[in-house]
Parts: sequence; C-alpha cells; structure tokens
Amino acid sequence: MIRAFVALEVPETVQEALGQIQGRLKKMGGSVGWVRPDRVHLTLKFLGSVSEESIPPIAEALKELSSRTAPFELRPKGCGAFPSMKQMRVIWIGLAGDMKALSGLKKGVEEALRPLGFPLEDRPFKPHLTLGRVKGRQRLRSLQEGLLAEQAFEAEAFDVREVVLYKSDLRPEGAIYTPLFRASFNL
Ligand code: 2AM
Repeated sequence: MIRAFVALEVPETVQEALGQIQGRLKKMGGSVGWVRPDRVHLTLKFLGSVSEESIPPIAEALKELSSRTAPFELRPKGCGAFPSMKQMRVIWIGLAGDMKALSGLKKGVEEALRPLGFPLEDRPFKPHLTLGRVKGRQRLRSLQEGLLAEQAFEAEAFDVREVVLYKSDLRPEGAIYTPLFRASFNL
C-alpha cells in the first residue's frame, strides 16, 4: 500500500523564505518538528493508504482535471496555528492571491476522485503550508510570541501550473514525500 496525497509544490524562492521564517521561529525555542523547507507543500487532498493498482486511475483523473484548469497565482502571506494560537499544534503559513481558483481546484480534485471511492472532505478547506508540528508544551509562550511577531510575513508570488500526486513515507526523522505523478494545467 502507498500513503498518498494530492498537493501543490512551492518554488525554491518560496522555500528559501520559509527557511528564513523557520530560522527566526526556531530561536524562540520550544519542541517543534520543523518541516524541511524543500518538503513544504500545499495539501489539496490526503488519500491515505491506496493500492498500487489505484495509482494509474488517480493519475488519469488528475490529468483530466488539469486539462481543463488554467494556471493561477498564489502568494504566501501571514501565519498562524491550528487549532488555535493558544493550543498550537500545527504552525502554518497562509496564502493569498487567486483564492477563488484555489478553491475551485480543491473542489475539482474532490469531484475527480470521488468516483474512485475517495469520500468528499467534510471539513472546510483551510489552505495552508505546514511549517512545523508542535511536539511538546515547553517554551510555547515564546513560540506564540514569535508567531505573532511574524503576522506580516509575505513571500514572493508564484504561479500554480500543475497538481502533484505524492507518496509519503513516514520516517522517524520526518516524512519523505516523493512525486508519483504531475498533471500540468492545460488551459
Ligand atoms: P498538512 O497539509 O496540514 O501538512 C501528507 O501527510 C500531507 O497530508 C500532510 O502535509 C498533511 O497535512 C496532509 N493530511 C491531511 N489529512 C491527513 C491525515 N489524516 N493524516 C496525515 N496527513 C494528513
């Protein structure tokens, strides 16, 4: 079985800016599993464990969706924590730009994969880039203050031109994500 998800890649220029904000937040201390900047992505749909045979139809469905999708622009902007700043389990970077196109793409992915047996997501879509996952409560106050000080964070805008089907391998040192299939937008 393959642990799979559909996501958008972020370009290197953005990864660098994410590495910089991570560096500043790391100084606040705390126990956080920081996502390596080159592994940061925008998840559209987590598929869970899928069989090897189901990869080609998933790829085909994403290809069909991409053939009627136009490129659009996104810009990393702001930051916060899930489920809340107080509870802080996931530290994220927000997104601005063509949010309508992004929501449309998310909906398109849901609809494309539904016939393959993937149930529609019932939680609202909260587009984000996960920067780190909080592992312990120590120095949490300092981390919260650090994150509040970064509210004005922005990185360079980038064009979204494809969706990527990823394989995720869970490792003690952090998950490894490998692209299995890229579906380029064709409009
Ligand atoms: P994230 O986008 O908030 O980081 C690969 O595991 C990606 O799928 C992660 O980046 C993760 O969240 C997202 N994801 C969504 N639902 C998940 C789940 N139930 N288990 C693991 N990852 C999930």
